[in-house]
Amino acid sequence: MLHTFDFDGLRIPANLPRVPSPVPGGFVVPAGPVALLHPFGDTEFYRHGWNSWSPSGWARTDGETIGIKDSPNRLLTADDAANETPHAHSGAAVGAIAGTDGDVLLLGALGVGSPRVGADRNVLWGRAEEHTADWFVAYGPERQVFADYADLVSERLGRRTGSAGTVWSSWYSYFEGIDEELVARTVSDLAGYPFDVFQLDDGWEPIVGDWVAGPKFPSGMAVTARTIADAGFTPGLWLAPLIALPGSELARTRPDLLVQDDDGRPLITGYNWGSHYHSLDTTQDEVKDHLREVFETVVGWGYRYLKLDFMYAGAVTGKRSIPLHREAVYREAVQHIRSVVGDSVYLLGCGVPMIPSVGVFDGARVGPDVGAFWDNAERPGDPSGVGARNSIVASINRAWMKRLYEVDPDAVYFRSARSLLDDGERQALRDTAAILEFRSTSDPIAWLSAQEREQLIAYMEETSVIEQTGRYSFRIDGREVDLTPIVTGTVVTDAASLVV
Ligand code: 9PG
Repeated sequence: MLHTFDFDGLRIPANLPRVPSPVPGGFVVPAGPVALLHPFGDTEFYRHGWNSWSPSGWARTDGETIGIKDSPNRLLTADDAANETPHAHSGAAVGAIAGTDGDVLLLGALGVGSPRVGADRNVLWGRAEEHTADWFVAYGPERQVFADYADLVSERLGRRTGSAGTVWSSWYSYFEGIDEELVARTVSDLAGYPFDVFQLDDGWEPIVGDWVAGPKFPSGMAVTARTIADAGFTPGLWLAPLIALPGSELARTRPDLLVQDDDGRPLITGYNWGSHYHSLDTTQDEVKDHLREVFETVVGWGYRYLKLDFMYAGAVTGKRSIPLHREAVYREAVQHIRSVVGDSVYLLGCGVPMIPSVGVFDGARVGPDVGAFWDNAERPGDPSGVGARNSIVASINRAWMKRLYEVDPDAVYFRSARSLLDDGERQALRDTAAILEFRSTSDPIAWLSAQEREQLIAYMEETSVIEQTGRYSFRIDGREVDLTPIVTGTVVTDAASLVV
């Protein structure tokens, strides 16, 4: 049906499935394809990536699109490969068009079904693989319409209230090179430092897919959890419970539990660890039983903070035992995990589809992996690539998501050793994490100078008052912080900080 929105005199003709209803800040449009005829011509479009690692940000409608280009394997892992439009501007679930005087026209889905929003110089459109979610349409000040959208999403999908506190994670220092003894030493060096959580990352399991203690943890994972708890920290653990590498026992012995391709073979659903991997078909009762056992075990070991990674793989297109929409399947799988671990375990989502994770995860990563270098010269033009700059750009463009769950911009650094980041770059990372209100690091105390240790303590002990003064500018405890030059790419990095 044809309808004309009237936003205080700004008339927006639209093609809608049914009559919209007014709500605070805008209108709710019933599920179905939507097209809004905007009067702004070529302007900026806010593109939102599908999962934690997917590129998000503002791009001109007459300029390059934002997304992962020329890398199908990476696209499959780090965005919604099924819906990517490299030559047209589009993103997942929500999008916005810049109007006049800082006002924007926003269109956002209020649920799952792989909703997609795109734009060109004339139209802001929305469609979905499965039209089950209503839309929110609003025109007004940028921060206001994003806040109103987030609040409506939370009204429908929930808002968890768990708080991570300060986190030490093993990834951005040791990577997979962790073992029982190294962890014990690192924990003992950290004793007395202001961290709430000590989180073991990837490297403890024998292989991704088999969630038992690997050979580097001969005493078992419960002993390490005890070591961590005895030092005064909440034990945290990384798992990728919805995927399995081809060499895992799960994939070798029970390929029938995996999401299938059209030929009835396990579907390839992403790439990492030098391999492709597969997804668990969480619609099967045996898979639910398997997940129950994994999570009862992990909680039984004593872990109370779980970083669940590569979760998007539970929401990819593929053949499952029940033909439910993939994002609904994903949400049910996480709800199942939540029901097993209980309410008091903190769940941090990583590589999660963003909107389907609202109300089930306590926190979510909102950008690609950080790195101890500014930019990745090997992958120019891939905004999902590892590096400090990509991480800041994606995270700051998702600051509005704080209203949905805690938003994790990834670790910050204090160390000057084993890093190519200069003082200013480290500060930009720390400012970003202060703005997003999620503070974590991977720096072992032994890698820090006396002064850097002081800096770490001061940073982890403070809670800042954050004011937003512009799209990318903030006041942190009264100090002006302008990330605009970093986000818009007008900062020239010095050649020494590029990884070659
Ligand atoms: C452990 C790591 C860390 C890290 C996670 C995740 O798009 N990708 O191909 C891609 C691969 C790996 C990756 C992120 C993205 O890293 O983000 O914090 O836990 O796994 O293996």
